[in-house]
Amino acid sequence: MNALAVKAYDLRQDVLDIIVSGGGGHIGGDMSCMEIVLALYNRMNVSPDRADDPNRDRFVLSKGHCVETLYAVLADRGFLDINEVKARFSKFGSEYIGHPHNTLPGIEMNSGSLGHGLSVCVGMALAGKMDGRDYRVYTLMGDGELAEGSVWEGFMAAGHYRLDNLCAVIDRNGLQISGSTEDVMAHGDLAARISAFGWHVVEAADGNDIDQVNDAFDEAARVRGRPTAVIAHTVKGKGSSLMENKASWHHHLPTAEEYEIIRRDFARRKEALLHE
Ligand SMILES: Cc1ncc(C[n+]2csc(CCOP(=O)(O)OP(=O)(O)O)c2C)c(N)n1
Ligand SMILES: [Mg+2]
Repeated sequence: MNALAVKAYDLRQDVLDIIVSGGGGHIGGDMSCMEIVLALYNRMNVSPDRADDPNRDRFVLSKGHCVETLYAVLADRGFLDINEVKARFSKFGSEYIGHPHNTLPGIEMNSGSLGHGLSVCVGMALAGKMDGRDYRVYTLMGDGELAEGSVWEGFMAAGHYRLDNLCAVIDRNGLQISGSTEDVMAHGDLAARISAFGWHVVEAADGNDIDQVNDAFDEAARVRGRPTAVIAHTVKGKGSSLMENKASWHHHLPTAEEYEIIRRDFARRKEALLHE
């Protein structure tokens, strides 16, 4: 697990390079969900040679604006070529666009319009049950995304159908595009709200700790008769104090000077993990 924790910092650097090369991206949310996406792709039953296998596990990045993290992880798992992504991200005519696109290997669903991933995953999970397949379905949502009413229809339907093959992860970084989620659309007791829809809820107190995130997924896999939500308490902009917990870094493009500070912060954090 320490190797994955270290790798998260190498991939953060990839994300930074992708964004700077493409001239934009959603760096804050990319950083908060890195350990979640990395942990998932290191446990899901899916690989580039069987990306269309009907029995594969499915992942939908419902907070599609954080596609840069998905690209970095998909490249690390052999689905994409990281140099291609870095060279072509957001360039005119490129397939590496700023939101997930299902013509690329490993990407299940076009996303970016928030609020749709969970409902599509309910369909995938229900189809798995109906077809007698034992794959698992995961989606990752932002906490700001939960302001979309369609998300709560998804929670309701998944509870109704007792979809224990479905796991919804919430990147609970406390911020959305314009400020605190509690100011814009408060969640109150989020765990209680989701539980009320018939879900099992697990909280990862540090959603940027790869062990805690994996423990939450282990628990989700053991639950029978109910879907599981993992509320991962993360830090938006995780990895550099320049960005951490700052709403203004939602999609700020780092200047050359900021790039250097962030690059050095990532290298320092990686070094610290190597000596743990
Ligand atoms: C339906 C819809 N409305 C608005 C947007 C614009 N938008 C992009 S990111 C974002 C904020 C999302 O916040 P959150 O879900 O908390 O994501 P994170 O903090 O993980 O980046 C918004 C409003 C969108 N992509 N889709
Ligand atoms: Mg958020």
